[in-house]
Amino acid sequence: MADRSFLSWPFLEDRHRDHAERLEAWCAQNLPADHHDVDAACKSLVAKLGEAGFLKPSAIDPADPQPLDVRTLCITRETLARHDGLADFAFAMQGLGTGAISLFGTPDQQKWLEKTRAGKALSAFALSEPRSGSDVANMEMTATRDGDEFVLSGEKTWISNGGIADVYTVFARTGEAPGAKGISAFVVPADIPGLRVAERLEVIAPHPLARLSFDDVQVPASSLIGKAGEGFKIAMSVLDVFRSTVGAAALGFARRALDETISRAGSRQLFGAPLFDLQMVQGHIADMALDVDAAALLIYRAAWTKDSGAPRVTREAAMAKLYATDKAQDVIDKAVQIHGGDGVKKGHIVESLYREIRALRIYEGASDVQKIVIARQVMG
Ligand code: COS
Repeated sequence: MADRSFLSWPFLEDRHRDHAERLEAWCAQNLPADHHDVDAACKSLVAKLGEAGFLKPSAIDPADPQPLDVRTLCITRETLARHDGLADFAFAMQGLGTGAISLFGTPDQQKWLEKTRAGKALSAFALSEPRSGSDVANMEMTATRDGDEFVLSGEKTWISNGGIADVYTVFARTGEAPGAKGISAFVVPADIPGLRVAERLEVIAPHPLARLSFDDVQVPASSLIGKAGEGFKIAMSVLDVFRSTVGAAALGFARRALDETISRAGSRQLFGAPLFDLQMVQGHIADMALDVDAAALLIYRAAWTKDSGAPRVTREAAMAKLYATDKAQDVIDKAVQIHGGDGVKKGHIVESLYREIRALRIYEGASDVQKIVIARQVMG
């Protein structure tokens, strides 16, 4: 059983502890999911999470708009990731995909949230492009105003939920100014003419992922999220909320790796005694536990700061994501080492954690980008 003493930290309230208990019980009953067909698994996970009410924190309630509660998002991702990486992914995309709509959408655009929060529609965040990943301000996709419409043209890639999403938040260059100040955000339904999946992308830990092509896609001007030219800031504001949650998912993976390691070290005999008797193994376990606790502190600090009303948590969220994802990689690597051959055996939980963690150090701002962000915030 994972260490859950963090739930009594002062960053959290009773409603967070209740949520964690209810979700833990649900996970024990429903996870891990069958990953044989990842598209089907994600759709089914979204439907089940929605039915159980666990997607509600992923977006604001249009009928009673309250700010997104980042601590609930983090607890949810941490808990789901500890049980099943795909369940975490399914939950996370419902939030990231609709984040701009939650934060800046019109009441009409927010009608999508009724569906995504109920698990009746899947969403996706379409920011990255073949020639613009870390350097968002360099994006090439265009949205050209034509009367009451915008015409979207270009490509997006590495789009999680690409191919199975019902709605995309799409960022494109509207040209008010060069660079970051000439980008806008749009709500685009997946079934719109001209939008197609150009390629499905396979990665080491399978998730629905695609390259999308926009061939003169005509969207009504009412699809614009926020103001024209503010798309870059909208994207960054969404990432300010969701970056801490990526750290939380990494924390869930790391906690699971630590749990598996403790159980392995207690049960596996080596040189006539349990593995745990070896001081070298104790040293690894101490490092793992320290990394897990330090990551948790940074994550819940960032989430609490945002929930307490800070307009920006750029520094805190970047630190939480950077530290938690990098350290989870170390923790999981040690878990693999302590598991020996089993640690690299296909289908073993530790082997799957080893594959799952890697992408978290890349998506929603690579570790290297987080360092740029932190340095700028600290120096600024
Ligand atoms: N919230 C609100 N506004 C923000 C912001 C934030 N978190 N971060 C930057 N901005 C604003 C800045 O204040 C600036 O506006 P002003 O000129 O009015 O002050 C504007 O946005 C441009 O910011 P900046 O000059 O920092 O832009 P850069 O192009 O240098 O940004 C980084 C560089 C690396 C920070 C940015 O491109 C980034 O985060 N990249 C990673 C993107 C990413 O996560 N990709 C993964 C996609 S999702 S899988």
